[in-house]
Amino acid sequence: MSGAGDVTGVVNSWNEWDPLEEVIVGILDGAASLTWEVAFEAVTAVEHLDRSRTYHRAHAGKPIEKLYLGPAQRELDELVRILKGEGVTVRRPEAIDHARALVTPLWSTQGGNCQANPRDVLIVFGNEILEAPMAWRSRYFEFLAYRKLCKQYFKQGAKWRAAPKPAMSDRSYDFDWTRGEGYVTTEFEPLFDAADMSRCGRDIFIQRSHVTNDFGIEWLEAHYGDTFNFHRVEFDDYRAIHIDATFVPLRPGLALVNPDRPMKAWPEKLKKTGWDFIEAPRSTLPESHPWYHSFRWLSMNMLNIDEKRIIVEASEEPTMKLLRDLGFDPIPCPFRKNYPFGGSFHCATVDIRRRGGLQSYF
Ligand code: ABU
Repeated sequence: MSGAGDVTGVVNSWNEWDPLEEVIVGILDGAASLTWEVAFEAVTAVEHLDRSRTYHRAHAGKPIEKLYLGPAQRELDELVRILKGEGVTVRRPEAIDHARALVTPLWSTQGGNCQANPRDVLIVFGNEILEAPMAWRSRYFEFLAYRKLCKQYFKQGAKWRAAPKPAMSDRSYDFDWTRGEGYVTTEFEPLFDAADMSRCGRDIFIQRSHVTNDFGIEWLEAHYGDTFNFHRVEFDDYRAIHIDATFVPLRPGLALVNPDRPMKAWPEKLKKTGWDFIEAPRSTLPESHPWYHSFRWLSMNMLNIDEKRIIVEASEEPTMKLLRDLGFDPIPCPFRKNYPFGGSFHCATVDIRRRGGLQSYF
């Protein structure tokens, strides 16, 4: 892995805020309705459990209807237009038809998911791309859509590694898990989604969640611990999945935190820091909105183009006002029609190259 002085490679990213030069943006082609599985149930808002279970049991593995794809696609096109206009090179994964059953020797599902959220699958540590093992059976093969790009980056000098592919047998899940007490994933094998990490140079904050277990964190420490300090964090969030709508570093010395998801125990490093941890404003998504309980905090799921420019959902005026007050230049982009695919701008992208090197910020 390259160090502080080597910042010229085709793949180079150490934090969430250095000037963005190249990014992968997800696609909606090939998306299918998720199969109802216990790891999906664990992150479903309790208010939506019955409706969601019924819907997914009826639609699992079916292609997402064009009716929903069209408006979401227009938003995604606008995101790409904005990124290119800001001088960022945009790369796209290959489409996979997710409307096909997945079958392995140990389990099967009625279909896959989608390619909308590269952030969950890939993470860049300096000049290395790492494929996460993931933790949902329906997401097992998502990595395939990025292989063409990974091979190209590798041929151009990047490092490329895949974490051990999990078996995802029944031993990886606690089918008797109690909502609000612990996690649905066991410690049988390493599991993590890449989006459970926030990168701040030498310090990486990693959430224990329903998709990231302690064995996964141990695997990351064993392979990257010489370069990075991994700080395991937990939040008061019974649906914990992915850190990027919960603890969001925006620039050196400043992170947004989620007022509904307090950190359970602050790592020593964070206690002693001079950083500001500012509570994110509540979303403008009305409480009566059918998605409110699932998606309201995607308002925090933003993408930095650099330490000033940041892409924000166009309806989130309170968030934009706070950012302006803090000295940022928010760039509004409509994106709510993409929320049913599971994420907003941070999820929908993965930064491949940011101009800058490895530093300590704490
Ligand atoms: N990566 C999506 C996270 C969504 C949420 O925590 O609400």
